[in-house]
Amino acid sequence: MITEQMLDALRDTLASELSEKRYRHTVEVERMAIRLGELYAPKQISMLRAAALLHDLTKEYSPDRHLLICAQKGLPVSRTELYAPKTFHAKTAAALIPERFPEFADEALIGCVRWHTTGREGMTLCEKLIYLADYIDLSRTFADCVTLRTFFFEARPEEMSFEERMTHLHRTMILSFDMTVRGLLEEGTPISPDTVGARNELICRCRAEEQAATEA
Ligand code: DGI
Ligand code: FE
Ligand code: FE
Repeated sequence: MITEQMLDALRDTLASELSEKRYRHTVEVERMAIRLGELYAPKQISMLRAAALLHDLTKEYSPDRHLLICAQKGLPVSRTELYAPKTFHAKTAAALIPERFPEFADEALIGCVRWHTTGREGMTLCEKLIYLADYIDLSRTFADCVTLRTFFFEARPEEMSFEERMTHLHRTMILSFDMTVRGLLEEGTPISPDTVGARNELICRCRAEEQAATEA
């Protein structure tokens, strides 16, 4: 069980390890994970808070340090990944949790950290919530992030049925992938197959739901 004291101790450790900017982002992702958790997974809030705190643990490591961790842990690095260095940190943070923070080394939590940057096909609800919390936390002022935050909250998800709220989560995520992919196309950066897989799955699901609604 994750207690308030464990979360406080984790926050203290991270405050001493991360830059001020990254720490500020991290605690804002924790706050957003609570808001999203209240809407979608109230029983998972403490796990979501811990995942939020740990999600960018290795974000400030150099590319060489990420590659060293992958080599030490026997994690294969694909060619696409090699040229997508901004995605390294999700993999290395997930890989370091069991030894550095064994008290938080739960499979569901590690999945949230592992998939927070690219997403993947078959994301769990908690993985989706951490992915979104990281995109729309209040420390983000980048135009795409503000657009996504407004899109999500202006629709008043708190007033929706759970089914409508899930569809809204998926539509919000599709918009996020569209904006990320647009940015990657402009940069000429490789797009992770996991990003494509996550987007395709959610698009097909939303289309099928729309079709079922018109046929009903
Ligand atoms: O670590 P944060 O900055 O808080 O956020 P993040 O983990 O979502 O990382 C965002 C960066 O990762 C952003 O610059 C876009 C990049 N990214 C996300 N998906 C992909 C990607 N980069 C590549 N090359 N391919 C992807 O599929
Ligand atoms: Fe990140
Ligand atoms: Fe982040």
